[in-house]
Amino acid sequence: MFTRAIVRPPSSSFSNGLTTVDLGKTDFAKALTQHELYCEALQSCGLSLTSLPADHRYPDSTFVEDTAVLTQRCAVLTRPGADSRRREVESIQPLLTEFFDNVESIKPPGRVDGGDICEAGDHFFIGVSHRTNEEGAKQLAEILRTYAYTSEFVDVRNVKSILHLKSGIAYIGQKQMVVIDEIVGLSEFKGYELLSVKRGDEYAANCVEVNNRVLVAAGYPSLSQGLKDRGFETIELEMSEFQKMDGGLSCLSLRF
Ligand code: CIR
Repeated sequence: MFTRAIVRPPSSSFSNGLTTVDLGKTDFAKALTQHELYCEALQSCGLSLTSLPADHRYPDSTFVEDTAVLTQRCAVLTRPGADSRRREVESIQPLLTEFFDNVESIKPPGRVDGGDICEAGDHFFIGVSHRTNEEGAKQLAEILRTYAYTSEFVDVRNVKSILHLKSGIAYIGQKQMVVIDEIVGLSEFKGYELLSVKRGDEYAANCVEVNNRVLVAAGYPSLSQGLKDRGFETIELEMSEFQKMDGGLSCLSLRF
């Protein structure tokens, strides 16, 4: 069970963030409303929120997930892959020391974005992407090993439709995973019950299971129905403004 989450609202510089998609300019007021509804959804799943103040120096800083990897036994401060995001970790570090006894960190030349790390019980899938490099992935695997977690790498550098590993997969508990069609056949996911996301709906794969409910992006009825058929209650959230900046549901919080 998760009990807490860290969030940070988008700042007025949000539209200057990094993006690889061409979905138009962001509407700041709408982004704030979508973020508020996201926070309410987490609270309705039983989480108490710690909300950091918006930080206009870092346009992508609302995507707090990339700054840390949180587990039951330790927290790991990352070293984000994009230079413009590197210093976002500075305001996350004090919170981690407040909430965790064990705080580790990724060291240069390692680079890790939290969006590449998918926790599946005591096992972690570590995406090697254009943000998380092999050195960062190795450091994280070693840290996790010392806390008795297993891990394996999933190379997504050639998977064009996703920025991070978790843009294309989500662990929803009980050995079940949501996976985009393009990588559903990877041997790494053998042994899991897979709910495949059809081509064209890739954005929906970044859903978030919180205490047996699943937050899903609005507008993808086929995935929502698949989750309901598996016994999950779903909460559908409008994500248009974050999607314009390559962000999904998981990116907007650190849950623990
Ligand atoms: C970036 O490119 O870093 C942000 N615009 C989006 C980050 C999304 N984060 C995530 O998938 N974990």
